[in-house]
Amino acid sequence: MGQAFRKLFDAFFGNSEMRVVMLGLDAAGKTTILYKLHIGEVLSTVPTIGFNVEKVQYKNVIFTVWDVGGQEKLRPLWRHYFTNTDGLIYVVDSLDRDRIGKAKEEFQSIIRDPFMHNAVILVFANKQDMRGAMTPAEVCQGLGLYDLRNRKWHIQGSSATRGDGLYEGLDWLSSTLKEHKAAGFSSIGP
Ligand code: G3D
Ligand code: MG
Repeated sequence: MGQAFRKLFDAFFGNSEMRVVMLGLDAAGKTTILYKLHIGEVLSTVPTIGFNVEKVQYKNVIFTVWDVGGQEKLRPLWRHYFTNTDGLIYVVDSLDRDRIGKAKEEFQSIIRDPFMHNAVILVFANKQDMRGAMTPAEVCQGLGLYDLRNRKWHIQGSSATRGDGLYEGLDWLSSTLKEHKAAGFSSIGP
């Protein structure tokens, strides 16, 4: 997994810096994904109480990861991390039907952020290994993805613990980012 992923990145990304932000409610599987990719040391920084940011850099690609939900007053801090975001990865716990509404609310507010307007969106419908998990189509419906206009998005079923689907999702992300950049989209915020 780690090696295949490194090869993929080497093939798709040039030397220009790419910023990928991975978000989702707590327990969605973000930290598990980050470790599963084996792309470097995960650095945790806590710039302020209750806001834990994980960061990994692999060559020119910087991943920053944090939990969303129940922290509206910390939102002004997001700007710092959202600026220049090329790709958003949103991770959903497909087993958590009770919080799909909350996941949608957070997702919709993130993608409406002006700094996110040009970001391409990859959604992992995670925990597909579990019985009773929502299908990717159900997660898609739950987040309101079908209603998105003028955005590049993709949903991928995954099992972070098994490593299933991660490579496929990131394959889509890296090739789409490459096209997107070639088409001249700028990720600079207002
Ligand atoms: P977060 O970083 O988004 O908060 P974590 O989520 O990566 O910490 O994962 C939360 C819990 O879900 C962990 O279990 C983790 O092992 C589990 N998990 C993550 N991805 C999957 C998956 O695809 N399938 C299954 N079955 N479990 C998954 P613990 O028990 O350590 O809290
Ligand atoms: Mg985590």
